[in-house]
Amino acid sequence: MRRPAPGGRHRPAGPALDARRGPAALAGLLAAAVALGTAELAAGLVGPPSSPVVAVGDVVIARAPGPVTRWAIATFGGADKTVLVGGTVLLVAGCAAGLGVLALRHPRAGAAGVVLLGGLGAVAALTGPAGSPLDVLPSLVGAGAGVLALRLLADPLTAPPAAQGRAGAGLDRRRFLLTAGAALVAGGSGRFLQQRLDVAGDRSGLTLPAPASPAPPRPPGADLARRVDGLTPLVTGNRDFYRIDTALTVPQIRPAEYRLAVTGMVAAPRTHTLRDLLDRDDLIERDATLTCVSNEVGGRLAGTARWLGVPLGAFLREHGVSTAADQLVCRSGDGMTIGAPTRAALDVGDAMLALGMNGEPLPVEHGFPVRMVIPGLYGYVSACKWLVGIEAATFAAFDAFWVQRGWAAAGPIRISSRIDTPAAGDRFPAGRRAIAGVAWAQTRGIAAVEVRVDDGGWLPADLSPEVDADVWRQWVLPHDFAPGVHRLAVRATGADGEVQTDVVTEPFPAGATGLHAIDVTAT
Ligand SMILES: Nc1nc2c(c(=O)[nH]1)N[C@H]1C(S)=C(S)[C@@H](COP(=O)(O)O)O[C@H]1N2
Ligand SMILES: [Mo]
Repeated sequence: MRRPAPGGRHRPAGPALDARRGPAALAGLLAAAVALGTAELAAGLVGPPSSPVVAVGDVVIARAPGPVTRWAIATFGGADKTVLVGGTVLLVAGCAAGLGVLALRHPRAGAAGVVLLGGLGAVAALTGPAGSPLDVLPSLVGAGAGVLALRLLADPLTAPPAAQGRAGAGLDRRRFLLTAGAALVAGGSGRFLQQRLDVAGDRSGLTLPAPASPAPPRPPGADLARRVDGLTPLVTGNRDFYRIDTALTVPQIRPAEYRLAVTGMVAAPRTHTLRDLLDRDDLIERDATLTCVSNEVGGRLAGTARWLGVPLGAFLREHGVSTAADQLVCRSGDGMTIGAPTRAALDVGDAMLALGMNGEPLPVEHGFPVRMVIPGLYGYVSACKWLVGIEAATFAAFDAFWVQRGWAAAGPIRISSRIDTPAAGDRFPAGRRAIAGVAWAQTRGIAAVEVRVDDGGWLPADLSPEVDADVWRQWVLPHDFAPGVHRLAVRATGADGEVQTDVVTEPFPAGATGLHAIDVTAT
């Protein structure tokens, strides 16, 4: 490579090139905006997953190596999807600005670049988990509009100097503004059109039946959060419930079109409508705490809700699931697979096909209209959302999505405890204050929680009354803090006698272990 001369690089195209670079990059950006806006418009007709940004994002999610996905979940948590979409758009913007500059000297190459980007979107949409040939349309239409916009904006920049004079230094303000406006209108109406596929209206129009077996009443004073500031509430509101899934666009399944197919190694395969499930006379309602395997020690990827649904064991037995089928491959409306152990699905009391969450139909992000809930197993091996298929199979014959990425095929939830208040790094006046948090060991229950302050012994905390072995328990320990920095640690003991280990392991591949410990300062 030749190094540029101190006085500036050689410019065979003349001194005006530098001045035209900015407008050319802007032309590229606007052309991309037109392309993406038009593609959103077309996706409004074809369906949101066919949007090139979504399609490319879906391919990234499906093909990203395990460590990358784990890093993204650990770093961004529930914001992972926003980061992915934002990153994709930034990447496209960077390419587009470059293509605009390229188009100055090589208009054809600039256009070819736009077509190439559109082609990538089309391939992504076609090969996506639920891709159909029609899904290539938004990318192709978008690319066409992008090429036109690039010509419209970049051509005046490449015109001979005489013509440029007329256009006013190449940057035709009116053209730029009109193009930007067109991109906004196209994108906006695309988004508007896409909303017509939302099932939020169908969801709010759905009335849940009363359960044949209601949840046992919660003991009086069950929620200690009413008395202790900063403590996690016993029941998590639907809006506050953590969300983890691979769905860049939330699957929109209309109640009237919903079908659940039970297939594979069963004596009586059958397909059920939502009505079939709602009209059953054996619906149960139970409180249970759901937990994600990606939860770090002290993390917040756990929540408790009152679930309403079809008892899973009874439902499966009606289909005569073969005893040789040790895995239930659960399929989601977006093609995602979750492999649940048949034993647990049949035998864990309170396992269900959930239809309701905290007195409402399942929120769309949490699996509307039907998801699985099996207490005691991490969500990635039990809690399939937007559930449309249950195939009785074997673990030997099939690896579900996360297992293909190295996660353990069996995912029993590890006993865990967390300090909610004070928070790590908090400063507060010396003297008496509460240390409090939650602990869980679903299906077994929590028997005790102990807290250690600095190098002292383990002090027993008070527990909230047990609601159900599947529900976390809150714990509180009032403590007299002397001035200074203190290290707090917590450990739980299960009703089965297991004491939470202090051995530290990462969430991957089978769930984190180790004790939650934090430093705080009393002043
Ligand atoms: N269809 C589908 N179901 C899914 C997932 C998913 O990615 N897709 N993620 C699972 C994981 S890893 C967890 S922890 C739970 C989370 O459920 P929530 O988002 O309702 O809290 O859903 C499970 N069900
Ligand atoms: Mo998870």
